[in-house]
Amino acid sequence: NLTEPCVSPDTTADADSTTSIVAKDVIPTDKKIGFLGLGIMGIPMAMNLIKSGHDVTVWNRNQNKCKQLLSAGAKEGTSPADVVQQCDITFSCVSDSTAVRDLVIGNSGVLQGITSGKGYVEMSTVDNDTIKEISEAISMRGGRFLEAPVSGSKKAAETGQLVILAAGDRSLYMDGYSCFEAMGKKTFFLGELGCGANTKLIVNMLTGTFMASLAEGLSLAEKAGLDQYTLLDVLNLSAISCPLVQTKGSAILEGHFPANFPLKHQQKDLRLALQMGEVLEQPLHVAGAANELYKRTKAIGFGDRDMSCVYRAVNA
Ligand code: NA7
Repeated sequence: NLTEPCVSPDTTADADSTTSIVAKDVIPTDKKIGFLGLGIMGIPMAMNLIKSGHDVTVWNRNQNKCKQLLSAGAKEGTSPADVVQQCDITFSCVSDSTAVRDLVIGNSGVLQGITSGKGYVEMSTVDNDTIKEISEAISMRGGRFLEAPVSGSKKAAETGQLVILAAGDRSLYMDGYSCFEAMGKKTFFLGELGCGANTKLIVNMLTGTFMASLAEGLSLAEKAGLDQYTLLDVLNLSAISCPLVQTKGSAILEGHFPANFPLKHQQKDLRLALQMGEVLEQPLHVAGAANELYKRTKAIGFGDRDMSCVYRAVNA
């Protein structure tokens, strides 16, 4: 069994659902923990590490975003290298593969702080090649590497209900386990490096295509003169009822699109999943069509808004 038990109760609710917050009984590791990248996901993830008693040092490119965490008890590093030097295990959660590489191999980057036995955990959603490249660079310096992308967006990050998809160095997975407990409701250890990234891309490919499909259904209902709220009620009682239909469906009908999961990141994940399909010669017709819709939505200015804004392109 490659999965490990998590002390928090399991729930089927996803990122944006109204999950009840259950206090977790996490016993924090005494290792020093670093966290790089304080965006929509990184801030609440690092906050949950602090709240559960971990000794945390943070860094973000835009320093202003550190304030909230410093007030909560975090220390501040002066660069990614400085954080890695100060810490035993450093987590990173940044936007894309360019950011991941900048952080690791850039000036005052992670590599400059890695020494034998240090751990680096990449939680950003990127492609398999990027993961292998930074893993090799870190291993060459004697460091240990784990990928651990997450399923779930802002709400799940805030409530410590992420699903964590770890793969790579198992000793590092074990050493950092209390951190995963603090951030997630369930952590999977998926084995070989790349399995985490690939699993995450498939999950987000399905999320993206389903979201686009929901947007089309709601638009079609409007054109047909149907009541969209009634359609949503029907969907919520049907076999496809799920947190995504509940939360994103309501957001669409209320015209309220807070960026829980920025649309530009959803499009990035569809693009990466399509690249994966290309390499593996797996046709991905539906995902390909959905990707075009997200590209269009980004082009009309909704990249930084929530993924549910795909409705704007469908309903234009
Ligand atoms: P956000 O809210 O867009 O935050 C992105 C973070 O990445 C933020 O801390 C950025 O720093 C950082 N970033 C972006 N580019 C760079 C470079 N070049 N160097 C250093 N840091 C950088 O994303 P989310 O939190 O929603 O998502 C993070 C990941 O989880 C992503 O892979 C999703 O797909 C899943 P800034 O604040 O702009 O200085």
